[in-house]
Amino acid sequence: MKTEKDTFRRYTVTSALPYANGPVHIGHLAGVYVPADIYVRYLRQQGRDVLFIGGSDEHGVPITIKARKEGITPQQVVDKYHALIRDSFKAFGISFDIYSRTSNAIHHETASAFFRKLYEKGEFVDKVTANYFDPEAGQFLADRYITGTCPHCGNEKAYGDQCERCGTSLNATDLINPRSTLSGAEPVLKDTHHYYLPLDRYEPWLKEWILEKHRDDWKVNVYGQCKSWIDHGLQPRAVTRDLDWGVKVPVDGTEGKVLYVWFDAPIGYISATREWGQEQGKDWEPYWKDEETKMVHFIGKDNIVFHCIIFPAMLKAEGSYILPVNVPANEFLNLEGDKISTSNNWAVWLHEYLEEFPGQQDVLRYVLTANAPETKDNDFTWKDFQTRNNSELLAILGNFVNRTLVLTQKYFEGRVPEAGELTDEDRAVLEALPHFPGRISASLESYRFREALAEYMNLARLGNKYLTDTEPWKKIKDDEARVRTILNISLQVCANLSQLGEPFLPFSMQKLRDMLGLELFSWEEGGRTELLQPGTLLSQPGLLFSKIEDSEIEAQVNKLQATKETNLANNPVKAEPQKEAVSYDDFVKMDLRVGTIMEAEKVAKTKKLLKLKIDTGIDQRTVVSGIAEYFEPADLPGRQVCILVNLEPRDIKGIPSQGMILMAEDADGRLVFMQPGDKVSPGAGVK
Ligand code: B3M
Ligand code: ZN
Repeated sequence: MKTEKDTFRRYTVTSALPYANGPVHIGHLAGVYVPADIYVRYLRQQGRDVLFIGGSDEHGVPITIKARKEGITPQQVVDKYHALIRDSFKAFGISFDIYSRTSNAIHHETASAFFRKLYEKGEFVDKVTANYFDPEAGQFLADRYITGTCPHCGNEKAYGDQCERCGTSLNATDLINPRSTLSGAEPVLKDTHHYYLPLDRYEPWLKEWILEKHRDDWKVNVYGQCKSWIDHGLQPRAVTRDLDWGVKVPVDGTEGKVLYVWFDAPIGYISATREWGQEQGKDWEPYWKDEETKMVHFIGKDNIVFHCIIFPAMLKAEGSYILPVNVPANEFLNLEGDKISTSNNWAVWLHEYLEEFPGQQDVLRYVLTANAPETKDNDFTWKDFQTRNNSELLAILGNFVNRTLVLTQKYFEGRVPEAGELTDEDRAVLEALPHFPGRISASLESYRFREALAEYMNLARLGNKYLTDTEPWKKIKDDEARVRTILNISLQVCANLSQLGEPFLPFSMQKLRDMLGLELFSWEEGGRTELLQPGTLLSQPGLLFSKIEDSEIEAQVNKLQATKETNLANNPVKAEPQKEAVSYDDFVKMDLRVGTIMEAEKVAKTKKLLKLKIDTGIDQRTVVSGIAEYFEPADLPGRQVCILVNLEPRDIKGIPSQGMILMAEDADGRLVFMQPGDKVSPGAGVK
């Protein structure tokens, strides 16, 4: 990717509008809002003109489904979650210039006008097609009102517009075995009239704009998804729906129809900008219409097609808007090895975190940035959260700052001492300092936030090591002048940390600047070696970070374990119908034994396979088994398992496998041992 410093006059930074049908969780924060906020804070610190847009997506079937489930109106659903989401973001320091919502009048007006303009320009095609209809509920089934089996990956719970397992965007008629989520009924096809955005018309332009122009500056994951969409050929896409919740289609004769939520939601960015302009008495238009504005959309990977293909095609069709310069979408964050799932309550909810770890927002911001799913899906674990807090934030950054400030209080009554003659190790630090702002900038400007944070932490490491190596506490008795120099330099490093850390750790850095008596300087001032003047009186030091105890982590892990158990109890295995009868003679041909696992190791370059050495009583043999996702090899030796010993041997990944072990598969696909209650001799028959 290119990392040229850009020369735009202003920035419009948007972050995906979360559906207001539930609270927000760490996946939202890691994928979208923390990176967007880091970027925006950095740009502001550079003195650039930035507008940071957020808001709730309050239309679409996800909202109406939630309302039915809770027995309340869609408006009540969005009122409740909009407030919860807005407050969570605020508490985490996500520094929107406006956090709006798409049920606002200004949005309905903006989206209607946008649609009308395209309609009048003849940019839509309209067609009557057969859509799914629920004969029991008497209603057309749009998007999530219909589920069925994904034709691409076999997921039985794919929605009418998208499969959440493989991420493919679908049409309801693609689904195998479709069902109405309203009544469970099998839907019937019924004719209905809709407007379509003919994406096929934009194909040549999209090829040039994305595949050529943005080949080198868009992230590989984003570019790859766009390319695959374009290579498969773009189809006209319906932008209206037969629903009663949403922005009414502003054309006569369309009663009972609203705009497709993915048509109105991105226009929500524009509506929010207009609203901001009204509130602030500013002109909103340059933020959307001036070529000298850099527009950047922060989103998750499931939103790529909408922000890179469909919305740009809409903007292009409208004709007066600029296009995004970049769309730095992230991949997904998993939680303790499993996909985050709102419906399974498999998440760390932000409003709960705020209660359970009060005042520790920066810790989560730090962990989610250090482990951000920038190039591939990543896993959040509570253990890693604890380690990153205790051995990075606390042991490196917190420890360095605290030692410096406490020693300054102790030896110099809290006044910044003056530096004297410099040694080589002093000079090494002073020469390194000015390089940090540029290095962190380069990473931030190319959306590599993990790298930027790592670079920042290198500065803390440098300071911490310098202080440890120079040991001022040993020198104070005999060489106070030397200690003055050491603490002056350490304080300059602290001052730089308090400035350059602002985008990542806004709460702690505000605290640190308060202790140092510093304002937030512009980014360019970072790297200076005399940010703190000798003689300045510092405040009493307080702690920036605190230790996270094992018991706190255990409580979180137990909470997730309880969720898992509840989910299993609520989602028992749907028993398959019994198979065809087998004769007794056929049954006894199967030689089933008890075996004891002796050794286990992963099969290289596979995800699922383990190579097991099993004592069958007859011999010790190798069996290759697909259980690697559920067991650690080290936990297996000694476990007993039922094994079919006379299954024809076969090669799996080049390893001869003799037999098959029998496991039970639970509703979530997890495998468990069918273990005998008592220890049995290997080789014992199973009858
Ligand atoms: N509400 C989907 C989502 O939350 C959608 C984003 C809209 S961005 C304009 O993933
Ligand atoms: Zn799928």
